[in-house]
Amino acid sequence: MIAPILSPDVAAALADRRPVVALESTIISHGMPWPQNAETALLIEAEVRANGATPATIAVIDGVLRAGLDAPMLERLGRDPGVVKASSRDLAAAMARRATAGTTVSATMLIAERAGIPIFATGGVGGVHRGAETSFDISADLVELGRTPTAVICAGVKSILDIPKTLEFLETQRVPVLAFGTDDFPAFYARSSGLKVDHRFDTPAELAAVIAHHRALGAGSGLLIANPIPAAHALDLDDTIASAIAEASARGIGGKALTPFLLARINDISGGRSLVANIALVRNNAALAAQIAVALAHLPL
Ligand code: PSU
Ligand code: MN
Repeated sequence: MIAPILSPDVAAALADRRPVVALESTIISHGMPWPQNAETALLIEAEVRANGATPATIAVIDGVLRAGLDAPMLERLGRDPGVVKASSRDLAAAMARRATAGTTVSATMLIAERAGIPIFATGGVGGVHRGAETSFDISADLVELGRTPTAVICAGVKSILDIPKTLEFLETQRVPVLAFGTDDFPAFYARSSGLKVDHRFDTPAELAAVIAHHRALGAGSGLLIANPIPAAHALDLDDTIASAIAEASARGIGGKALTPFLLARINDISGGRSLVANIALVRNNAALAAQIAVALAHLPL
């Protein structure tokens, strides 16, 4: 099986069994505008370090799978319009073409697993889109969560998605959904989606114990850990999201272009307020992921 190229600090941390947190790169290439995307990538890495772990941002650079990127690579992901979006099914084609790609949650999970990194922090995962009963638009992130054992720390899913259907799909895929410090499944900009989770945990150490048990079971599926946006940054963007969705459908935007289109429109319509919230919640997730990784480093895997 192919292994990604590790940066020297990620390689050293893994060799010493020190905590490492994987980070995705579609959020850089297709989730935020330049230059905030590259600035945020560095801020998130700093947040992981400040909480005692080594960050491993994952991407495909000139056809090479990488875990741990240098500053020029991060800048290229954020700035170069030729960078493509790769979910797990796109990786082989990107490698063959020597393409440079931001990796989605699904692709990042797969590469993190090949690198031996069990924990990954992001903002929001993909899910079941609204109208999926006719469009069939369900993110590969959910299927990858059903078959790759990485624990993904996120702020829930955005209401660009059908959140009840997304949670049903995760149940079908045998993915444990855990919430940190809340009984509710969060909805990205909002601290609650109005839906409950089955499993609430209040400390990183307990979450690490669940991850260790889940992996020991060999169930094969990943875990989704939902961490609500800090209260000071929470926003109600339901109307903004609804107009972005209406615009996408009027313009016939679908497939892999849909999520990036919606994220960019939400940012424009909200006058950049969504971006401030997005950055805050990703930092919060990176910090929690690092704390869990530190606790996990003390447990047998
Ligand atoms: N949701 C966000 N920000 C993002 C994404 C989703 O709030 O940047 C990105 C992630 O990389 C996620 C991907 O894995 O979009 C899902 O794309 P799709 O819906 O096409 O599967
Ligand atoms: Mn899709």
